[in-house]
Amino acid sequence: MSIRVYVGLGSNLDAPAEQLRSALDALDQVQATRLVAASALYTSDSLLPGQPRYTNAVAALDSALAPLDLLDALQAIENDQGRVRKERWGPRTLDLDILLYGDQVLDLPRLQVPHYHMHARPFVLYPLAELVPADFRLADGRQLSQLLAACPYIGLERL
Ligand code: A4P
Ligand code: MG
Repeated sequence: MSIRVYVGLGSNLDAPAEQLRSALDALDQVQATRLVAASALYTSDSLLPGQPRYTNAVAALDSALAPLDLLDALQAIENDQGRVRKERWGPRTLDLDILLYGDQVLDLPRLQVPHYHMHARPFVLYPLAELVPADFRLADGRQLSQLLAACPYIGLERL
């Protein structure tokens, strides 16, 4: 049985738009997983000062992988695309976050879903909104339209 999964993609090093396009291809190649749709690419300033601007997008996947197996696959793609995990929150060639895994709420040591910061990040919410119906709710019951209303479209540039 496949689960609909939403993945957030981010990059701020080494040709970010190219990194995201390669990552979308790689996501479609993951075992038991299919890329269903991808948002446009968006650019915005880093939340952390002194880092290059980010490019972000959201992908919809159908996957039969269990959550931690999917996380392993995403981390393998990050590593393949040259991510060096020096410091948390450092600049990166590729960051892949599981935003939503079906209607599941997970609080595991390696994986928290819905992703803990997604509700307040315009570079996650606006691309996600391209892929879901207007009345979409997160697994924890929060309504996407309300999160968008509380998260102004400021500083985002849609490519
Ligand atoms: N982990 C827990 N839950 C999840 C999940 N739902 N999906 C664990 C993926 N991983 C999850 O991640 C650290 C650990 O989180 C993983 O080993 C996994 O077990 P990481 O990718 O190594 O670390 P990170 O990405 O540096 O941390 P984090 O918290 O994902 O960083 P953020 O908060 O995403 O910050 N500004 C703009 N404009 N756009 C951005 O994308 N990103 C950041 C990075 C800062 N500023 C940004 C952006
Ligand atoms: Mg991450």
